[in-house]
Amino acid sequence: MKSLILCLILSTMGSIGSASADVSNYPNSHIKKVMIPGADKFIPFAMQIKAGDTVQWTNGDTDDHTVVSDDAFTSPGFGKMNALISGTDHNGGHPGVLKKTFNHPGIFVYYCRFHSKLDKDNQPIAPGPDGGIQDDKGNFGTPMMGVITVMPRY
Ligand SMILES: [Cu+2]
Repeated sequence: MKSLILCLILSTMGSIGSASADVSNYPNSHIKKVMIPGADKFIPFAMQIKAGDTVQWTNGDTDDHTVVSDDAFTSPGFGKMNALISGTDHNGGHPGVLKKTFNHPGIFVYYCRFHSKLDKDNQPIAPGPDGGIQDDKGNFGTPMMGVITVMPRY
C-alpha cells in the first residue's frame, strides 16, 4: 500500500503547482512544527503534511543547526536548501526559527550539515567508527536528519 501511494505521488509530481519559498497556494493550509531540543536531533524525525502546508523549525538548543537538502535526495521542485537556524547563544537568548512552504506533493529529505556527514557521492558515513554522531557513552547513532512527506491536499 505504501509503495502504491508513493507511485501515485511520483506520477503526479511536476504537474501540480510549483515550489515556493514561504507562500502557500492553498487557503486551508497549516503550519507544522519541528522542534530541535537541546540535542542534535529533529523532532519528529518523520512528518507527513499536505500540499500547501508550511513547516516551521524551531531551534531550542544553545548551538546553531542547519536544514540542508540536496537535489539528490529530494523530489523535483522542492529545490536545494542550506539554511542556518541560530541557537539561543547566537540569537539573543531566543530560539531561531525557519519556515518553508511545500506547495506540491513529494518527499523532502534533509539533514544538519554540522551534525551529519556525507561522502563525495552523497552517501551517509554513519553509523560506524569513522563517522556519525557519538554519544557520551561512545555509542554511534543516527545523523541529525529528517524527512517530510508532502501528500496531495485534494
Ligand atoms: Cu545540527
